[in-house]
Amino acid sequence: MSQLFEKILIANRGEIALRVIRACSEMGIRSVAVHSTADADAMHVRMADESVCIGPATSGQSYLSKAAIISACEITGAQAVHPGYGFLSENASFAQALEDHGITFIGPSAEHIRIMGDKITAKETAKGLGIPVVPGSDGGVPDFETALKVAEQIGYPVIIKATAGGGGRGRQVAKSADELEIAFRTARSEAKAAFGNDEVYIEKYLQKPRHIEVQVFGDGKGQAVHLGERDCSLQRRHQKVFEEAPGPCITPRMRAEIGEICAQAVARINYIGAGTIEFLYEEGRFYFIEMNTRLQVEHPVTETIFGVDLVQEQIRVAAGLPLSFVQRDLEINGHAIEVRINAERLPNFTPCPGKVKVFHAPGGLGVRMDSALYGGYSIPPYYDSLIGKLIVHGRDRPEALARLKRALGELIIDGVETTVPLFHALLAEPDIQAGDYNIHWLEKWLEAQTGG
Ligand code: MV4
Repeated sequence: MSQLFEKILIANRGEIALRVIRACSEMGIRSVAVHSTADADAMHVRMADESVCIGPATSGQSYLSKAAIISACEITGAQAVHPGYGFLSENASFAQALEDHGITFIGPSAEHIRIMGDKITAKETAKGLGIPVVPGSDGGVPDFETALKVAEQIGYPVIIKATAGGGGRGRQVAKSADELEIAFRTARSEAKAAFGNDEVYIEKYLQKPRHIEVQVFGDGKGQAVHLGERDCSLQRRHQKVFEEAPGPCITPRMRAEIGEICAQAVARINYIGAGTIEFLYEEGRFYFIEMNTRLQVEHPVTETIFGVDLVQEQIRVAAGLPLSFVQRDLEINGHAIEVRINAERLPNFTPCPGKVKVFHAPGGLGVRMDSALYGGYSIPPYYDSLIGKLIVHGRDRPEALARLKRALGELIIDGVETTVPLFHALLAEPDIQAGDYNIHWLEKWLEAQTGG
């Protein structure tokens, strides 16, 4: 097929549903919102051309219900589904089920989702495609004796990770052989409890890396490009809070080098759509950790510096059209920063749903606010606490920082507590102003603020 879709169903809610509806609207495609009973008054329902209630408030019975979403496609005649991020966006059997019903999944193939969803297969695949990986075991480590052998080979400190991993569970660091046995057994039992799978693998532990991720895009026909990197090192409990592009420590030469490796890798597997290859970056070297086969929350910083609409490109390639650009068309313009605004009470980041009395989004040159809030809206307690993303653009990093401070000052959200005060405080920090931070910076800083 090389004609665009007439109608797309968006299997998501909140700001990302609006993001996809906007792309559809500009492309002349009708949009269908789906919603739970708790979201009947949500902005995505208002903004879409049509909407379907797919179930009760609980995500498992609505936004995660494959049957309900496929039924909604059949009722409305939607030819394709955009999954957004989270929910069913990296669910291989959902992508397969849509295909079986003759509906296009706007994303990679079920097979690519499956390969990258398993940490060991993902790492083996990456390595085989020439992507640099962290030194470690070849696949799963069956017993402590093998663990000891691998650790002696790669040297301490080592990290033991769950194959089925995610979040903080099933991950243990051992600084010496003495610590390895306890670390190995703990990682195994945590993995078993958290994921029902006790398989673990071992890697060299990188002590002060940055989290750098490369945006890639494939057309599914052997063509692919990269759109540089994002530095997402500022995280709390594996939740990103502040992201920027380009990475403050990445030179044009390093970007071209790792970017070309990533683009070639995804071209070779005929990858289709948006993907993110995540690396730990330390002392000038990149080490693959995982690949995300979805559009990410922080995609707007990349869109901003490259001037492209990644969601429109996802839709184009899903319809069998080529990307609207080739690698040499892609040039970086300035610097972009995103902050994630959550309905949470500081200092503990306690979710704080409730009624928004007043909402005023900042504006002006170089300011983008992606949010589904409106004055009078009640944030339901059932979903995640992200209520908006503020993205700023400057000709350089200092200008982006100044614009972020100005825009945060204009933003008004009355009625619920938010993470906005955190960003005012971060902007006053010399390390943040200098771009001098790593994956541990934020947690250490937060500890120092609250006195532990
Ligand atoms: C690591 C690491 C250090 N060395 N792997 C944490 C989540 C997972 N997706 C990867 N993680 C890490 N893997 C090696 N070999 C440190 C982390 C890590 C981390 C990575 C990215 C962003 C924030 C982090 C916070 C703590 C630990």
